[in-house]
Amino acid sequence: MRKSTLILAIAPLIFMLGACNSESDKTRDPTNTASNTEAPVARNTLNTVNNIKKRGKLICGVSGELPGFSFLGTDGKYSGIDVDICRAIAVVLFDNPDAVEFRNLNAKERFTVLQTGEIDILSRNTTWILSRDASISLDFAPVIFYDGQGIMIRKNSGIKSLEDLKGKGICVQTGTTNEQNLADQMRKLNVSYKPVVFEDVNITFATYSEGRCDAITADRSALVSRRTTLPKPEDNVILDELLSSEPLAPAVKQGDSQWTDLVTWVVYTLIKAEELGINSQNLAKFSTNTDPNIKRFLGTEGNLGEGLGLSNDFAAKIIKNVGNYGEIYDRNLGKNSQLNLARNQNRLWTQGGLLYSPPFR
Ligand SMILES: N[C@@H](CCC(=O)N[C@@H](CS)C(=O)NCC(=O)O)C(=O)O
Repeated sequence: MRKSTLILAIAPLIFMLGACNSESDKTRDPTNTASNTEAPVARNTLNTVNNIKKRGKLICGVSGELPGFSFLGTDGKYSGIDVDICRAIAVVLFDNPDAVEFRNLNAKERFTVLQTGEIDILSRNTTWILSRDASISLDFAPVIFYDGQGIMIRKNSGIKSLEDLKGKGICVQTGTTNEQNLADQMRKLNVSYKPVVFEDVNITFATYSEGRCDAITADRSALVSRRTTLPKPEDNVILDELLSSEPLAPAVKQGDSQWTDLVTWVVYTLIKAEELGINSQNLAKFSTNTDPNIKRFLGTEGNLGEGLGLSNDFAAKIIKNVGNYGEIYDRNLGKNSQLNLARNQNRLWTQGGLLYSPPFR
């Protein structure tokens, strides 16, 4: 169909969608400002939410080897920001942050396991890049940690820049963006090097630790995290140089908009709660707050949960059980954690960072 014919054909439809229906406006719930409250839209053929509910628990793919993000402690308990994202989802589905089974996945296998439906969500320090989003059929939720790729070297090596790594061995884990970024950067600089590549994170870091590579590259946060597990952390330095942007985000299988929406708005809930100043300690005080934005957000007014298939107080449940983004950050990565990473670009937009949630209305 030619463009002009197409415009004529759809014009009445555009008018219908855009027109203001004064009759239905009168009967509308004033707190519900979604423009279309009529017939529910047909969603998709995958039925992830129903399957999870029938099973009685969420299956969440993590690394399990990265303190601060996902780590299986000696007490048999998982902790980390990636873990808390899954716990927050379990809270809205089951009223129970522990209704999650965690599966440890290495970098290479993580996407296949998601595509085959063995896990419901991949919450595992995964960088959102175009090809993963478009070519291997994933959908990404909002970024939960803005990162960049770094290089770690031994303090006494004399290495100060990527150029100093000419002819040297660099350890890197396969199946990661890091492997490709390293190759790109070195090609750009015309510096030859020896990639020393492994599938297993422990072998990658052990090889570096035993001195069989001159440097190791990974997301900067991962280097800080894994440096804590080296025999002498203080003997290792992370160079200031960054090789890439690594926005880390949870991913789901493409094609289930109900599930993608749910995961997306759980992440936004954490960010919005911090922006509104609501945390697990002061939540109770907000139950009588009269600000319409807060009432809608906490579900004491309106029906925001319904569109997601959740109870209207889903945000309150998340904050009560898991906390807001700032609390999650502080206990896993920030000032109350072993890593003590500054918030930097992971601050709220109101504080000069990149974290921003669309409105809850
Ligand atoms: N963010 C990068 C790197 C992610 C990644 O897998 N990093 C490694 C290096 S520390 C890791 O987490 N390994 C842990 C594991 O295999 O369990 C990506 O998405 O490709």
